Amino acid sequence: MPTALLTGFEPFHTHPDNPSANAARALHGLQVGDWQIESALLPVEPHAAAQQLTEALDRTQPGAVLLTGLAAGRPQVTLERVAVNVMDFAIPDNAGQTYRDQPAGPAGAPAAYLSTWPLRATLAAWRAAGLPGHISNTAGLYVCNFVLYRALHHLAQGGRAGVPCAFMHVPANPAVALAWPEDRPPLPYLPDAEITRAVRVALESLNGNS
Ligand code: PCA
Repeated sequence: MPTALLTGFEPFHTHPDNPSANAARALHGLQVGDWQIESALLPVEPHAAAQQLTEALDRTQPGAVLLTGLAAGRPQVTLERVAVNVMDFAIPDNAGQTYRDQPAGPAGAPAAYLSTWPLRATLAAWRAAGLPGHISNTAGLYVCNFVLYRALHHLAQGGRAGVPCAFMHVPANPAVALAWPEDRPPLPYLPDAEITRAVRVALESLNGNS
């Protein structure tokens, strides 16, 4: 059975929890659709994240890659269409670094990569499962965009551009929404079980034999 690499992120910024990590942990080692799931938890620090990600890509030789992260404030699960070759952080990473106007890739790397995942098939599968979701045209300029860029770059450089690779942003969970300052507009949230179900349906929507 082919392996799908599933990643989530550690908590970051003022958030006490990260639902992407909870979903990745919940699905680790399981068989989901055509896939054997291998999960990895990434640090919210670009260079350490890139190192762990490329190590996991080389170790697991996945037939599919689903990267996930928290987008606090988004009301639905989203699939990112594009990763751009820019880091421009509005908040520091977990190492305290704020990268401004820096490239995400090495010298000469492309300006952007498009996601290689069948995005519409996953949207349709979510809809059929009673899960509203949509395509996002920006993953931001923080660590999630960086990680999608690096994953697509590493796969392309290694002759694996045909491996479906997506970034899925998930809404806040109750722990993140409860910790949000009361003087800010409240965060929309989904229970962790529903976020995990959306990740599971996304993996199920991808045919492992094609
Ligand atoms: N979300 C951040 C980085 C880690 C995470 O879960 C982002 O959207 O860039």
